[in-house]
Amino acid sequence: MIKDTRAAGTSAAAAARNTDSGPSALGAPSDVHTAKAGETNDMAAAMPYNPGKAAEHGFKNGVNPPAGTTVEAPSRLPLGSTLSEANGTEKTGTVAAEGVNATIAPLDRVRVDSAGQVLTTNQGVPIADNQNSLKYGERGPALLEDFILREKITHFDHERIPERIVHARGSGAHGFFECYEPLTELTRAAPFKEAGKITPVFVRFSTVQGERGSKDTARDVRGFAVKFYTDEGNWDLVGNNIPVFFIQDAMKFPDLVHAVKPEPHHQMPQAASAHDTFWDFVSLMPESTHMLMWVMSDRAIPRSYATMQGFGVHTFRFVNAAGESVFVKFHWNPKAGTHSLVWDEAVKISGADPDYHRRDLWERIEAGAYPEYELGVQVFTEEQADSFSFDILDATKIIPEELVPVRRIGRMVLNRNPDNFFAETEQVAFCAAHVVPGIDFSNDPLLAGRIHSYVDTQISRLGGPNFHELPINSPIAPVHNNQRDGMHRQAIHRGKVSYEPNSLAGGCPFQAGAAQGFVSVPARIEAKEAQGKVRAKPEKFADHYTQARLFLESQTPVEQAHIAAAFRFELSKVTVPAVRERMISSLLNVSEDLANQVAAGLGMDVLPEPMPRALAKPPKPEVAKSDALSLFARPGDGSLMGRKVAILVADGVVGQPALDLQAALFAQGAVGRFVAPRIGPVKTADKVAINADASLENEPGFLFDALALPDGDAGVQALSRDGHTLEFLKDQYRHCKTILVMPASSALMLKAQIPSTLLSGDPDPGIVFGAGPAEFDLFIQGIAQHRHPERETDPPLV
Ligand code: HDE
Repeated sequence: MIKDTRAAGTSAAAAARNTDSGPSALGAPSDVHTAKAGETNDMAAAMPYNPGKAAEHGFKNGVNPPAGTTVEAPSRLPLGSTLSEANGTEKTGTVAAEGVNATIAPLDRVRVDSAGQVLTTNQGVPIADNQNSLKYGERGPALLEDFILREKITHFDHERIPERIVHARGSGAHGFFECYEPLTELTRAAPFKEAGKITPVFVRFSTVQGERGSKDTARDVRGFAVKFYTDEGNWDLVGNNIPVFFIQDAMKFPDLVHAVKPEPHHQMPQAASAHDTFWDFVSLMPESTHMLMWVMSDRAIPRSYATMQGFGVHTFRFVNAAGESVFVKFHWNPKAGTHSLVWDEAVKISGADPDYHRRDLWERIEAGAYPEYELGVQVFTEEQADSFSFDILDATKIIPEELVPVRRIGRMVLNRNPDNFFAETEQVAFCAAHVVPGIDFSNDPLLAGRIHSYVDTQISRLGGPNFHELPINSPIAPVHNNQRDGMHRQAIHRGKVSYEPNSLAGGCPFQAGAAQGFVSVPARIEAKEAQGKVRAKPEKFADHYTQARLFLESQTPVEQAHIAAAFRFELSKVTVPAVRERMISSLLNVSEDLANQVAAGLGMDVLPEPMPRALAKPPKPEVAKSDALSLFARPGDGSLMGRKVAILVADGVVGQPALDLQAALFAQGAVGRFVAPRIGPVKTADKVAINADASLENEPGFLFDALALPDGDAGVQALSRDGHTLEFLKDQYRHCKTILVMPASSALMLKAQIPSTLLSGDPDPGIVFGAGPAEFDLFIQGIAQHRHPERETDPPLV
């Protein structure tokens, strides 16, 4: 290691003596100090000037920056901080591995397993007694000296960190993304380089309005944020389950959030948009109308995170190795299909199980029913974009799939729950600015605001600037730069150099250059008219209703009815009649029929005039109906994975068919749970062993995807004496779920006044009578349909 540097000249050797603590063995020929000084000098001398300087100028250079200049260090000696680094201990380890940043190693390095370990303080001191504080005598005063108690309480006092200002309520999971085919023609982005390439991901789903402990089933947009740990850095696709947004410009985001959050004077309502300030704001912001259609649809009350789509919302760019770029929109499509709750169900679930979606995600993964989504892209050129009737920079517009088809490019599987909610799901920090070479932004003004916002908010939420080093946030790609210090810094950087250019660290870390590094697409703004600094929107942004109508008209009748009912419910909670009227006047621009239905539900006899439009004559849309916009367009793979089915039992039921049904459901990936008036063993008429693991009280009917009613007169009578059973049945029926009625239970149907046919007199396809294998099959097919909306009436019959 140590080189004889006498040849390097006496000045370097003399410089090595320029220290008070100076070397002990003056002038020894292989003296390490002299070697360090000599090698440092060699490195500086090898870079007599900054050769990259000239290339920093001019447009052409700007879009094709060269790699930085670097000189190989003669040894590791001049790069280190200290000559003492070879003196290792159990704490320091040994000398840093060359070119390695240990803060980004796999999470194993910070996972803690306490099996077989004693309890210690944070300083690693074993704790002898964790039951009592230190006192002077058994009955004496507690002592200030008790550092163990004080450490424990002090840490506890600070266990909470501020919650996210929006998207506070969330649940996360690890998984992977697998690429179907190389996309190198379109993008050089690392995840899309070859077929079968695997990129690790962490995903966080969230609601937007509510606080961290709020219910999962609020009517709300769901966040769908994916962190790809690519081998060229972290790419965060921070999307939602709805492809459009309320506003077009970041300037309005704080206003929107202030309007939808609980009202500031009394902090109500929690996790709900059904209140004055939200509807006051959106009815004054007609650009929100398209988003309102989505948010009032069942999209805003998904059945599961595994059964909703995700969207990047904004237009992004793909950029290939030659620097050519195209526009791209991102879509996540769930393998299990898109399925939602109905409103009455969502409201009830929020009381019985506020963790409904969190539990569902956790349990699916624990059960091996891994949520899976295909990533799709809509790719289009600048010329195509110019020809569209809408502006692709407007986040309140979609690009209909009929206009630009969705190409499927890979799949994401969520197959591992976090070990620790706080360390992973709470501390994860997504950022719309995190892109990798091959992905770039468009000029969407909403996106521009997001590029700024995320790191900024995280600096206060995560307590300082170094949260990128938290294990869940650190990339798997190398991290090397000259940023230093700040609160909670974890990396221990070697050496005295923290600037660039430098010669004293051989120029390292050096800039990657265009071949390896991120280069922004230099697209210039084509000025069709005189341009200057301006606060204004393009004209097409003023078309607020065409796509709202497109969405509404693309829904099936039952979905349209749910949208009308949701507007009715939300506006009925608004206390200011003028706000209700204003919203109806806006809806008149979408659909007279919708406006009439909502107004009738609000007891409004006289309709207001339609709201004046910002753009009197919008361009003719390319499509008037897009089937892909209906939830029914994606029924999924028909699998029952992740579904929960209640099999009602009580003392006196015939046990064998119930057990057979449970086995048939398990075989399909669904969970059949025995629900009885109380938990515990059930005395079946045929003496087969059944244990109820849920009760009518602790797992009410609306928590299940389907219901099986048992055979055995005595058991059915026992169930019918419990009012919970009738509610159970009514909710299942009202929410259009599949019900299997084994012979004796026809009596239960009568008692609950459940019609066995549809209003038309046709058989109800969601009610199956019988207890044999053929009926079990029909029951299973019915559950795969998710729901039987033919049964629905407004108001409900039962
Ligand atoms: Fe966000 N958003 N957002 N947002 N957003 C945040 O970042 C913001 C927008 C989205 O699971 C915050 O760390 C602005 C659209 C998700 O941790 C904050 C604007 C879309 C998440 C923020 C928007 C999103 C956030 C709050 C308008 C869909 C949760 C805490 C210009 C494409 C990520 C945080 C997670 C979180 C700002 C609009 C998605 C304050 C300024 C549009 C999924 O930075």
